[in-house]
Amino acid sequence: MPDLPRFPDGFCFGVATSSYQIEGAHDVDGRLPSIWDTFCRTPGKVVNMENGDVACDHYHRWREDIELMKKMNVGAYRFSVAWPRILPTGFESEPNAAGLDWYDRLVDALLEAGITPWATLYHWDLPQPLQDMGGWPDRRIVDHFVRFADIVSRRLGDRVGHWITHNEPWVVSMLGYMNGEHAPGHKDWGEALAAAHHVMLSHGRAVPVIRANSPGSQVGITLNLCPAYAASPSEADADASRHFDGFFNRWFLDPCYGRPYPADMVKDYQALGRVPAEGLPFLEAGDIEEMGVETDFLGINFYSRAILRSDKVDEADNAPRTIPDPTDDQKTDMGWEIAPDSLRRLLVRLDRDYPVKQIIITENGAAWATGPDDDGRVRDVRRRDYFHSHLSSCLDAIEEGAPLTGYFGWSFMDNFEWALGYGKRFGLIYVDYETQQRTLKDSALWYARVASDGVLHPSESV
Ligand code: IFM
Repeated sequence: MPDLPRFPDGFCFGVATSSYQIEGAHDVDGRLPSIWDTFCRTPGKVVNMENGDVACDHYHRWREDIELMKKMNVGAYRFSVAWPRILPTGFESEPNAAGLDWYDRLVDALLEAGITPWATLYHWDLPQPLQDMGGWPDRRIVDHFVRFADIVSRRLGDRVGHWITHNEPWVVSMLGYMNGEHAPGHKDWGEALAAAHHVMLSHGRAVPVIRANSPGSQVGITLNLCPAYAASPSEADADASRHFDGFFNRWFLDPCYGRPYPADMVKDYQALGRVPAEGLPFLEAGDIEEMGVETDFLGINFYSRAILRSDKVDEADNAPRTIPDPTDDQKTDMGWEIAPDSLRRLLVRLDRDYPVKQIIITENGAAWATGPDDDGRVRDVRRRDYFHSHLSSCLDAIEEGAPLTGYFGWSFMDNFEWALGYGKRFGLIYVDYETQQRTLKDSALWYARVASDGVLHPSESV
């Protein structure tokens, strides 16, 4: 049998989650509502009006969950810190001790289990009162975020050595404030672009604070990126692809690396009346330099690609989309096309176009609803194949020189998929929401093999 492909020594294999998607315990230990609690209670926003009140009850079952991580041989766990547990109203002068204590215990237990904690500070659960103040479109939010980052990194910074300021600024701003699919559900381009700016600025200002509180730690940000391709060689399709790339990727990547907002996009947005002709109203002197703060890694979340045709560009319709529509076996339950080679190309492009020191895939995974068979086993063959093909693309990208040093599967377990509720199952672990029983799916058993020896075992080898 030929030698199997192997990841470089020290490559980090992990799994990822976020607070609102798994914790539950929405009113426990002083936690108050976030924008997602409000959104879920607003009719018509979330499938079946589901919510994160209980979710996977991880707030109470975290010990059991860490045992499962051990079974999966993962070296790292990426979680997020719920802002409304730490500063329930956003404005209090003293943080909520019970909230901080909970993350303290989680971190200690992870370290004891030999699992490196990776903390994300913002994964979308903004305390509702801060939204009432104006939310991300209001520049004052920057100071609030930096204060939250300061409190958390002061408390955990002696043990957490990997920090991610924000998860997916595109989603926060565009789905939250432009097309209204996510909390707080606004539909206003001006707000969305201001929100994006303040997310990035708060990242820039938080990084030095985290470094000061957590000396020697690695600090970065996670962007969700979606490679864009033109549906045909026509000039119009090429232009649609350029525009999508600017809207989704470059608008966030460029400021991350100290570059001004892409000039072609500013022009497009002016032509479309999304920003005034005089310029970007939210941009102040010095912002670009602050947003371009040096980081240790770029986190990327990768799920799919987009193929653009000039007559089918509609950003409000939640890109990505492919044209023609992929057939069922080419896509996941999210309707997202499975496109592993686009991941390789993206990694190589990032290395070529930006001064990235290190790239970490902070999320990659697929939703399929496969449940347990009569014997209790979850034979999620497609998810196993998905992970195999994407990890294989990672190896190819490394071979081509991309500085990729880690990979986190999304998600550790089935959880609350935002506006789509519990029907979309991304987990490596199956969660029975009635009983809260967890079952390692076949994909988890396979991933455990890969994580244990760094070898890309054939996907059918469980
Ligand atoms: O579940 C989400 C996660 O919260 C952020 N990245 C994409 C995932 C799948 O939609």
